[in-house]
Amino acid sequence: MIVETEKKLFLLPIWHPDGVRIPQENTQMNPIVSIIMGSTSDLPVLEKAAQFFDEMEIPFEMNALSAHRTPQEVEQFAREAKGRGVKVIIAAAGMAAALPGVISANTTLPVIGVPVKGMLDGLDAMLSIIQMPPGIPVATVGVNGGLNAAILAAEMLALSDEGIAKKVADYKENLKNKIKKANEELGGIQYKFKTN
Ligand code: AIR
Repeated sequence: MIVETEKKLFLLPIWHPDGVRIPQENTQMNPIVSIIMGSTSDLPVLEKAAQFFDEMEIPFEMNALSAHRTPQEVEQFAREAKGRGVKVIIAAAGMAAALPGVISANTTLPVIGVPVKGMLDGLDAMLSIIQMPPGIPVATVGVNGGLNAAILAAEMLALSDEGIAKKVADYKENLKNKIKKANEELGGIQYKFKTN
């Protein structure tokens, strides 16, 4: 399935229940982050993550897998991810979102869960992901928090990669500019009793 994003085309390999997997076109770089989504309907939430990894020049892969529709493939993916060189997994799903937990149950890699807003304002997915039983951790970000998941993944990678650490530090430093600009804009707004 080909999905057009702002920057480029992703060829999303879909893991069908019968085990057929459409291979990815770009196989030159080995991914160190794996983004998994329960359905391609979750893709808009992960696009900011993909753009962030592009900006940070961190190789990543994106696949669709469902804990309910393709349970065997999820288990196989989770068991093999570390051996393929993946260091962090971002798992996003909506509704009864079992995906991050099932992945965490089958790997020692850190798993970041992203609850996707679908039904019930995303509360269903958030509670499914955040309340993991002891021993099976998932680091849950906010509802639709694809970007924060990517930043957190980069911060984990930065612990052992100075190049990534520098880029993440620069990114965070640049966030200050947003507030600086906001204050400049607020400074231009006039009220009778506004003193600044
Ligand atoms: N989902 C898919 N398999 C298990 C779950 N929980 C989630 C997807 C998506 C929602 O169900 O992550 O957020 C709806 O999926 P779809 O494919 O019907 O759009």
